[in-house]
Amino acid sequence: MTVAFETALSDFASKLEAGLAVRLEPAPWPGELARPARLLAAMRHAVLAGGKRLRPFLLSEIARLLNPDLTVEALMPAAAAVECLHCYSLVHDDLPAMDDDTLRRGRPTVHVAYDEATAILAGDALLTLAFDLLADSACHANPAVRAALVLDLARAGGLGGMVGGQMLDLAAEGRFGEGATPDEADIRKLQAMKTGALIRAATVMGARLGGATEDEVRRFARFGEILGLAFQLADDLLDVTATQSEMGKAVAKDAAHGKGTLVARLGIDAVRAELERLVAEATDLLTPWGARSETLAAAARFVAERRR
Ligand code: GRG
Repeated sequence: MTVAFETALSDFASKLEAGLAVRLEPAPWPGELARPARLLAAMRHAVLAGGKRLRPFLLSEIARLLNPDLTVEALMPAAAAVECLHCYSLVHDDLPAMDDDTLRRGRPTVHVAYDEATAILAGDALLTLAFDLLADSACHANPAVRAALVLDLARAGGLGGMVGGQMLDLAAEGRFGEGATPDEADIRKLQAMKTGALIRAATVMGARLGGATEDEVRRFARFGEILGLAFQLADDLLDVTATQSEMGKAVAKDAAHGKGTLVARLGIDAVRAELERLVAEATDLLTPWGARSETLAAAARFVAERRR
């Protein structure tokens, strides 16, 4: 990984962390009655101190590629919204009723650090906060852009996206009784929904915030789809090759849960070859921006080659 990319990602992560922290302070916002301390603490546990911040980084880089006058601070509401929705999904995914994980980002999961009811509510409140941030005029001056962002995130996060993908994943594990064993197409669809949809939403939202043309929105939608697929393939590879301390969460869970991954189905070498092809396709999509898109090209490589 290039030092320049790692520095750009970690600089962004620090700014995002600060942006998230100010949005999770005890003082209620207009229209709120009070912010219960235990719930707020659990939300802060879920959101602060950790995480690669990859999705909001992609949003910010794409917006700033298309409109270099934009600052990270100006993009903060939308970037924070995407991260809040991502963190909610992690909190709920870790619950005993879902993956039953005790370690996330190198720390106890929210239901372990607090309790199950608080973790459910912290996830719910992060999901709601995501849409609060997008609907607020601080997100973008144009209400039509804000409405488009809300729709992007809602469609990616819900029934036909991430939540639906999680449901298909649980079904594929045999949670709801015996079903047909998922084939490769089924696995690709559920992964595109569970993991890919939110990454695609982040890249599309970045394009919209950068004032993209319809053609550019489509180009960055495809860029996000490719990165989503690469991200999940890399995740499946890491599940069989990385250690718990590298990942800050449990590994080797896929086989234990009888999960049909593409690594199990196609083999490690075929998945590595597919990752190379995906990085090349993602890089090609950035051709119109030449050297200015180097960081985004490095992000595509990071996603495919990550060790965390
Ligand atoms: C429970 C509604 C609901 C959805 C769950 C997030 C998710 C959907 C499942 C998590 C299971 C999993 C390991 C998916 C693979 C992709 C993924 C979301 C990994 C975690 O994201 P990272 O690596 O995490 O970006 P950090 O900590 O860096 O933010």
